[in-house]
Amino acid sequence: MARWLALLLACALLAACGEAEAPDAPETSTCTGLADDAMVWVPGGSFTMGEDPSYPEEGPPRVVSVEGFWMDAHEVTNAQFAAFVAATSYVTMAERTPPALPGAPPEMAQPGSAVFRVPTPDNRAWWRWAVGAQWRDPVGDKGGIGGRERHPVVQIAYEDALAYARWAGKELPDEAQWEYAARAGARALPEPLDAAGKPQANYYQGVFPAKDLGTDGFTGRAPVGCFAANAFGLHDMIGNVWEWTSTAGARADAAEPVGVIKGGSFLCAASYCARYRPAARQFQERGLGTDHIGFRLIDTRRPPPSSED
Ligand SMILES: [Ca+2]
Repeated sequence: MARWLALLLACALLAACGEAEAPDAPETSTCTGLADDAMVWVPGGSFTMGEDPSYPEEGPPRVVSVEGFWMDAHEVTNAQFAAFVAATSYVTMAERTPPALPGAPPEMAQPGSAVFRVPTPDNRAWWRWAVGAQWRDPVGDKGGIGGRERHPVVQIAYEDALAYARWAGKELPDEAQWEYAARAGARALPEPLDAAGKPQANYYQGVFPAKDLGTDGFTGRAPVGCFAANAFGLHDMIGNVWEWTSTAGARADAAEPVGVIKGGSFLCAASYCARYRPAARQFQERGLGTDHIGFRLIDTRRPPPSSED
């Protein structure tokens, strides 16, 4: 029952049961994203993990070595997850009927998940429980995912990601592997901007959470691969959606195990939560997906490129 208790706490602590008011800036990008399932080779090496910490949960900087591995070039998409579900009939956690929980709001007796909302004067919550929210309908508005096949799949709990990984014959990266891959040998920028000040990732420009200016072309999730890859050939390690890692975290207010998520999302803003950096990390209840958490996988068993020839 830990999951449902956590969900209730999440909803109660965040007073998250009102109507959504999504940011409404126009999206200007026409990028349609990537449809492949490519993986890229991440050569092993050493790096300074936790470099340039900005929050208490980050750092201290320490040198860490990782072996080489293959990594998905982009976040797992709705189309990819749909193929998994079609092949296995897997039912995600957000789709499962919750057990009765005394004192819970009635809507929390129905399958659903957490969805971001813009706070209002009479409801300052940033999250709400959306009945019916799941990967096929990320915000629970029956809008579905039609036309968004190349968007990253969201509303994925940790065990959902593990189930997909088992089916795909891959695994989730641990935090060190993920952070090493995100840095790609470069010193991280404090904000993903190029020299001209143009955003190089899908994050939040403007005053969070009141107004997303969408300077990067998107005010929500973006199709995968719309921003330039890093030096390893990996897209969207920073921004778009947070990504699950296999690393366990610790959070005092969590009623169930939490895992480390990395990379920040379209909701990370310089004006509030600058977690669009490789060192940034958050601790997420493993039983709770949201509309800004997805994942990508690695393959540590596939031989490196030189031995495949
Ligand atoms: Ca954006």
